[in-house]
Amino acid sequence: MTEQTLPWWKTATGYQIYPRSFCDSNGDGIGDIPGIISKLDHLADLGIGFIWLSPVYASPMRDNGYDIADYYRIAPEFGTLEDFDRLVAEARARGIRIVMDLVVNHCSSDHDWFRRACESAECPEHAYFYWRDAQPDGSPPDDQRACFGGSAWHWVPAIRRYCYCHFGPQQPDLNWHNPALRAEIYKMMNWWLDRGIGGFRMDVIELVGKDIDARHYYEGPDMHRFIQDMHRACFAARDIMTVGESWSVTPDTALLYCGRDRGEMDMVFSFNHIQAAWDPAIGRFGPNLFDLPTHKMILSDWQAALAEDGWNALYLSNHDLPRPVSHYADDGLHRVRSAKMLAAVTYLMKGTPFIYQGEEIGMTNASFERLDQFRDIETLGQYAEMTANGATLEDFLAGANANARDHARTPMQWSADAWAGFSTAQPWMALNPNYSQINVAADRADPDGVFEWYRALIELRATCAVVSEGRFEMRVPDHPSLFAYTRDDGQTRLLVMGNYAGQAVDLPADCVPQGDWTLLMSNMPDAAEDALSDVVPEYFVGIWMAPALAAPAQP
Ligand code: TEU
Ligand code: CA
Repeated sequence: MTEQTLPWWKTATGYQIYPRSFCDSNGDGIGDIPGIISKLDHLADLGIGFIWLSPVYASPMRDNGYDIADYYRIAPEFGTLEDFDRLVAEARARGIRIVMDLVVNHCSSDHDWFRRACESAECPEHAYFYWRDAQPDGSPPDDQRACFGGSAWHWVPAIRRYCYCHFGPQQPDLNWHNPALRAEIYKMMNWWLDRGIGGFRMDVIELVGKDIDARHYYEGPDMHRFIQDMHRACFAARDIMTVGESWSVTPDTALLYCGRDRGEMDMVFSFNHIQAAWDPAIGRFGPNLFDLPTHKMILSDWQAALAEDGWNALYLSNHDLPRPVSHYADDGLHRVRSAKMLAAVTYLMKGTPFIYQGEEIGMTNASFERLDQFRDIETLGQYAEMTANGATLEDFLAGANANARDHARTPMQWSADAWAGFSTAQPWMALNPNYSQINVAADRADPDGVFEWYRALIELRATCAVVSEGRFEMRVPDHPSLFAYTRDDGQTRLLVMGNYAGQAVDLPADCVPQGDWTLLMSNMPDAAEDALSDVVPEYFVGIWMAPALAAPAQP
């Protein structure tokens, strides 16, 4: 395929907005849709092609919108349906599509469906959920724990049965085995698609096919059947992009989700490279066990798995993850250099980049000293669960400071003005105190800032065919601190080499392939020539181009 025949989402770069923390237009301390509209020029300057908009539907906001109470209404704190339609139009006028986050594995316990389901076992909505009898002693059907702490089973006295809630009692799972429920979901999805959105990010799509009696929750037996059903009902024949979130998908199962002939989705967010840095016994709230050779192996396996079919989603952060410069490199002295290195190495692989708000100015993790500084339902729920099982507050705070979802949810830092220019009032969540130094205004005033680097990278991606389609080849896969690879489309080659370490390293002999390399970009241009032959400075990254090697003469 040539550049012009690739679908728009293969050459575009995505930008995720967590609406509660992006920009507040009306001084209530909560980000909102008019606030997003006011910042569209910032995103157009960056050069992104679509926004992944985290949920803006009506919700009690116990999970900040990932608990939907009305799929057809905009949460009042975020604005109105008219505001939303204006966002779609204003974004489209800037060449930016809106991809909506859709949470249909579960809804909020405040949804009318669930209210009715809890009043009567006879109403049609009752069967939209999973119900099971108590055990003879009244205890839950099994000992499944909810992601956010406590039992996954919620007792409903009026019905005298338990309801299955994978995340927690306020997010009851929708029963996708019920065709009437699926029809309701598809009708709603088409209603949004008909409003001109550019597609969907499907929250925890891997859970919709679960078999709760077999306790097979992830990538359940009916998952692909339901995704194909959804594709037929909503996606086919539309020029949209769909990306599913799956914490279980691997390179071996990836094409089942996004292979061109599967009739399912275009891409899938995998978390293999994320969870590789988690302690398997503790999970997110354990220490950061990041190891670059493991990270490279995982990403290389994904590049190989989707080299000819399917398409990678490239990311290091989102609303559930810590800030990359803090998690992978240096958020202090070499913060800017680190941010540039991480972005280049991650986003020049084959696939579509997904930037998270604030990444483009190198925002960092916050530093949480007290439990009351956290806002996230998972952080607070797992604190209760883990300390009940013996974890100390200190251990938990250490883990939460490494990896809590809260790091990504501190308000966007627009300027050094009061409340970081995010709001004219105290924000719903404390700002990262470093906003006075790290903010959009200061960074964009610096021609060597992170924003300008991201803008140039996105422009390179959009204009350089070898970035979209070039074959990926990892170099020095076992090297402990160098992440180097080439891209090759038969005409041009690209070489990307980054140093994840805080100290300079000698260039291994087999790292740089033979070629007439011309430097395109570097976070340390003066060191680039030396890096290509001798020593690679700490947190350095370089991007070089060379003509493809002449094909060997035919015998
Ligand atoms: O996240 C999926 C999810 O379960 C993660 O939160 C992850 O399993 C957990 O954090 C592991 O520690 C999606 C959304 O991205 C997240 O924000 C929602 O809270 C969750 O689903 C429920 O909708
Ligand atoms: Ca607001």
